[in-house]
Amino acid sequence: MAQNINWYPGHMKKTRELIQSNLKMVDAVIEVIDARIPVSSRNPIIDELVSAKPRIIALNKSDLADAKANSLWKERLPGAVILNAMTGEGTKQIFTILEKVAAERTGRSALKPCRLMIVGVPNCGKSSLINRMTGRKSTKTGDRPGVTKGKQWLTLENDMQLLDTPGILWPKFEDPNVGMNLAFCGSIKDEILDVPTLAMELIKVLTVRYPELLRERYKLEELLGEGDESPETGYPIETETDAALANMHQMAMKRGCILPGKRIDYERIGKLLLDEFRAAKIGRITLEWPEKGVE
Ligand SMILES: Nc1nc2c(ncn2[C@@H]2O[C@H](COP(=O)(O)OP(=O)(O)OP(=O)(O)O)[C@@H](O)[C@H]2O)c(=O)[nH]1
Ligand SMILES: [Mg+2]
Repeated sequence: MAQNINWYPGHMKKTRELIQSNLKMVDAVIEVIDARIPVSSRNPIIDELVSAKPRIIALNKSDLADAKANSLWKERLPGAVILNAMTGEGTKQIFTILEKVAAERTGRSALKPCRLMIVGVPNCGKSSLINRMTGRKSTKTGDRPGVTKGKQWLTLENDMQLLDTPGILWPKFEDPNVGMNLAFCGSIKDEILDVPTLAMELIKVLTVRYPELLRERYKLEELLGEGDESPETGYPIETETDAALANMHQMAMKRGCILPGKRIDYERIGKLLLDEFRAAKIGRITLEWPEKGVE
């Protein structure tokens, strides 16, 4: 069973209000999503708030995602930009689209510098994109959610103005897998999660999608499945969860995550797996492919 993650701290409400109140001032919105989870990282609140404005969807962290999935997503979401905010790949395309948006403005606003708002779930790379666009380190970034706390306006050389916003989540995940995917990719604070359970769920997903990458990274002879003998109990594995646990056990043994008394250190192996997944050390992985559907 997927862990049911519900997290909507007070500052998320403030962020929603911040987006709402600044929306009328901007000409377009860049919605940054995580290329590894393009469905789960699209925020329904953002959809509802910004539907009336021109919107550019940027699939960021594309260097961490499966290259094949990136191409499929590009076909599926016409106009979306495949982005790597670390190298700047994709930013040129964003500027081209923005020039068109600026040129199409009419009335009084057409005389003012083009203004944009950058929105997205926590930790998806909004501030990194802004730093790329300004060409300097103008905003603080970090490999954890919740780095940007309030709004910040930045001006580009061409006078374009960008508004950085804190990451926003929504009050309830209809599908618990959405919460899990966001947690796998680092959009939800690990402090509020049960790390070993989260890692076990990630093993389940990777066993189906990327079994070879998982096996190779942790130098496992084979991934265990239902019917195989559990290394812990010696009995046949009966469920998917038991299989994931047995594989976690094998991984912990390979990485020396063992506590006194030869017990498995699930906390440590769990953290290690999540860190390695997030840094693409297991490989370039996309958890959501277009066939799953997206609006
Ligand atoms: N590999 C890779 N890492 C990225 C990319 N974009 C951002 N990062 C990293 O992801 C982490 C989060 O980036 P931020 O720019 O702080 O993300 P944010 O969306 O502003 O996060 P909050 O302000 O917390 O909502 C940082 O460690 C960045 O270095 C990318 O395209 N590829
Ligand atoms: Mg930020």
